[in-house]
Amino acid sequence: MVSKAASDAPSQASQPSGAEAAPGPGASSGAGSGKYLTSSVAGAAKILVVGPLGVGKTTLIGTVSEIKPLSTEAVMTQAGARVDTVVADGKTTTTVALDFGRMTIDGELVLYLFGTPGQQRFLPAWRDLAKGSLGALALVDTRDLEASFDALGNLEELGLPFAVAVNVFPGSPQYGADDLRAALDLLPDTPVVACDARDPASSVRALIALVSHLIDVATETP
Ligand SMILES: Nc1nc2c(ncn2[C@@H]2O[C@H](COP(=O)(O)OP(=O)(O)OP(=O)(O)O)[C@@H](O)[C@H]2O)c(=O)[nH]1
Ligand SMILES: [Mg+2]
Repeated sequence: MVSKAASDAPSQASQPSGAEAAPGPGASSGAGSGKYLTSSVAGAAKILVVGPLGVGKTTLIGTVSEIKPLSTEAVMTQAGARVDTVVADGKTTTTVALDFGRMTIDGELVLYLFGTPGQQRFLPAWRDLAKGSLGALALVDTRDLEASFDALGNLEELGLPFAVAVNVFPGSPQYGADDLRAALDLLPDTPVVACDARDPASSVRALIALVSHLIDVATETP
């Protein structure tokens, strides 16, 4: 399921310029927390982080990344109001291309995290971003479940296995697992976890749930 670190994933030399060592969740994930991969790394996986506008994709990647994350934030202006979803909670910027970060699990498996833009008009960009990815973490906000339908539908269209992480905001309604699965029309084996995208331990747990699922999918007998 995972490829050798040097093969299909960006090498250190090809990481975004300006990427520097940053205090990441290395301790919590058991990973090296520096700029370079440790020699114990045996494999790599490209992972998408998807979800609707403002669900916390950029936040989660920034929270877990061992390197300074690449982000492509642009100010949302009136010019986009006719085509873009406007958010009322004071959010002033949005991702316009991608987010990129790196996280190592147990010193052995490096995840290259690619965050997709949340605005609807960027959905076509997914096809390019999804190339070579093994799976996706789909962030969901229970205050607006419908907003997640496009992202989840896109993953199904692409045939990409995924786990759902409910990013809990203040005042988010809490649904039982069965209700949430039914509302999002999930397959029975799709993992659903709760997380706080600002918290390293909880964000790492969500990514580990995804990786476990990807291993199950890869090893299940036809
Ligand atoms: N309360 C709370 N706020 C959060 C959480 N995650 C993110 N936020 C805040 O929500 C806002 C949106 O987060 P982003 O990470 O920019 O969302 P995004 O999904 O990347 O948004 P787009 O790129 O515009 O689609 C930011 O102001 C975050 O600080 C969370 O778990 N809890
Ligand atoms: Mg973003």
